[in-house]
Amino acid sequence: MDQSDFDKAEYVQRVESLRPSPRLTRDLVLTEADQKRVDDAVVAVQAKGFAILPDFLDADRLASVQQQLEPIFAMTTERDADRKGRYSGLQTVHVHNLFAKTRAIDDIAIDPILLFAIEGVLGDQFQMSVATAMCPDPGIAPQGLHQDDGHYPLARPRPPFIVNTLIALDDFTEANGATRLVPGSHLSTDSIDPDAPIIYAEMSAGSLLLFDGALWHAGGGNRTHDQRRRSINLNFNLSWLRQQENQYIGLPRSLWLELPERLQRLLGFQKVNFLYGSVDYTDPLIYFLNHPPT
Ligand SMILES: O=C(O)CCC(=O)C(=O)O
Repeated sequence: MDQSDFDKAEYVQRVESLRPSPRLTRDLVLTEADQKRVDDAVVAVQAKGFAILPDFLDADRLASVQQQLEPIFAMTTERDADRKGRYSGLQTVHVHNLFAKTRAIDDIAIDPILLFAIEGVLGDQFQMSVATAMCPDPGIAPQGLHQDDGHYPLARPRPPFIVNTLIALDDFTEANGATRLVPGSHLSTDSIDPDAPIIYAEMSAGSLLLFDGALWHAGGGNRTHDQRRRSINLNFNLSWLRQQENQYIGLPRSLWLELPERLQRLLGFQKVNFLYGSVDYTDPLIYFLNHPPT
């Protein structure tokens, strides 16, 4: 830009028109029954670290996602992690950067029940940190217990930074690798105890598991001979934290332009606290749409 093009009045006007970002739940409405489901789930996540919502996907939606995600699950693979550490034995390798690879979960990511539940735990400034497809196949060993918020090096106790979710596309059972959880451990300030008593998040296909990112948890081992345990893993964090996956780069511009606004904002084109994430005093999404690459 030539210096002479710079319009000071326009710039001041831009500063003055700064507004908080629209909430990700703006204009969404829940039925009374769904509101109760969400409220109960939020209370459970706060109290014991996790909640399970059965029938999050109805039978038709479940069948459609299962079918559309087959090419994605064909990409999952395995690695031998047999060395000292929390992970050992045959481990599943997840498929990351999901929104660059499929449109099958766009509507699920902005489902009102999901967004209100996340908002209930994290408050209204949250974003998608990473989206993954997971499928521990028969023969996969259990993961070691870990915390998803362990990458943020701040002292505990602390408010929730992350809510992680797994949407079950198969029944989750102890035998086929249901997620292992240590109830109440999200409130602990201790180091993870690998021998802590666990429970299995057994749930039917279509259910939604939500848990606080501080909860000690791990994928289960798959002891069956013939049962996959497919899930979509949508992990949300506070929008003033860095996202796990860099989706600004992971998704090509042409694809970003096709997404619904709520999803664009959820995936990161959203300001936080008026200015963070903005560009030149402008909402990042508006800036992005108005500045095609040269
Ligand atoms: O697959 C699961 O149940 C949980 C996976 C998990 O916690 C992880 O990969 O970090």
